[in-house]
Amino acid sequence: MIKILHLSDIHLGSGFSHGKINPDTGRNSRFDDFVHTLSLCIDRALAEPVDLVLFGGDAFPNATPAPYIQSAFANQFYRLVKANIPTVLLVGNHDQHTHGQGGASLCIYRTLGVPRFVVGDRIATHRLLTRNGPIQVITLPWLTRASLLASPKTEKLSLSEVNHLLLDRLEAILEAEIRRLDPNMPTVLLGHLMVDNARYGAERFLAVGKGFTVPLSFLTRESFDYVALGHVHKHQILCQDPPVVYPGSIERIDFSEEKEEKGFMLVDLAKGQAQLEFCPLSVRDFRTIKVNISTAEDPQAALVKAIKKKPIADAVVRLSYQVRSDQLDPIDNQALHACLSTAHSYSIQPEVVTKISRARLPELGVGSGIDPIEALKTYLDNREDLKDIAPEMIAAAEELLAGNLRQSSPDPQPTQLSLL
Ligand SMILES: [Mn+2]
Repeated sequence: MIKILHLSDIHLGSGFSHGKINPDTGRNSRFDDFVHTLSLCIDRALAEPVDLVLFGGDAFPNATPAPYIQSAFANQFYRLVKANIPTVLLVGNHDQHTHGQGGASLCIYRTLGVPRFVVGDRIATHRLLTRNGPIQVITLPWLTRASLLASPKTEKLSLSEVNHLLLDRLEAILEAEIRRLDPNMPTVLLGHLMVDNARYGAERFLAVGKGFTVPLSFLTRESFDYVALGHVHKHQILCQDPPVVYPGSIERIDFSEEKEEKGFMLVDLAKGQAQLEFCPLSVRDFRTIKVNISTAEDPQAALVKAIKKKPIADAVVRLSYQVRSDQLDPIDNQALHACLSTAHSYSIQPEVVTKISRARLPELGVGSGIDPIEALKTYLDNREDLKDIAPEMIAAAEELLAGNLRQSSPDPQPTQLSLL
């Protein structure tokens, strides 16, 4: 079995707005967090030790990170060089430079000829010899239109037609790589891409048509024993046979990842078999405190109570509260800062709510005679919040009116609905 550590989306140098300056180093505390978490991944690779490390792309927030950021990244990966562990660094969308192939921030590792390091900045198959035998890795970096389509014949095509063309092209290129594979050697596809049924954040399916997505069927090929992905920050396993896996980002980049568990994959691989283990990383918590105090009698007390309910020590916290403008004065911001002081960092976002004056319905003006059921329907048409029970309300009103008619005078006056 070949033991692989698969990590992705390091984004070293991101999320500084959620940190603070470390007075000892002058560096952002989130930078230190990210470096520490990356070091935990490398620690594990060395402790096992693994036979191969696969990085799924997005090393930095962009292709030109500051030297101290590049150097921190290099320091961690150099530990793998020293331990003789082969490593594949895939190029993600954040790593690419507009200068085309070879311009990515990770290409320096190829230029320097770092022993046993492979940079995946194009579609290619790499045969690597590990301590536990040979393995072949197809690298599939983030694809741009320019990388797949040489001629500008796409000018008059719609976005979906272009995507179709890109997929046709990709399918042909992948097919060519697959045909050249050694059928007896364990095979990994390492790709930085968006699979069309990937979920992210709050379990939303990504909107189709929002850029280039690859159908899962492109990846679930018999020749692949493991499909190692990068790009989506939420860990997920899209298919079991063969395993198609996003390990997710190693740290929370922003609040959209508040509820996501972070980690990396350990994979034991042989031809036709893969054993997976997701290894969680203990990373800094993000905590949203959202509270509506616009109806509270004591807004300050309500706010303090909401803060105290959540564990905020050492977390990145955002307090977001809804408040009436006349309640703003009594709010003691100093006291709020004191309450939040155990957090690693925090932001306070008050949102002033104004009483929304209910729109007048012109069809229901005073004095205009209208059938009560019609009036009710018009009213309900304007109340989105009552949509679910609208048919029942109408049925009930009809029954009431019918009952009224039976019990009151045989020739009733039209009922006037008074609308507030
Ligand atoms: Mn990406």
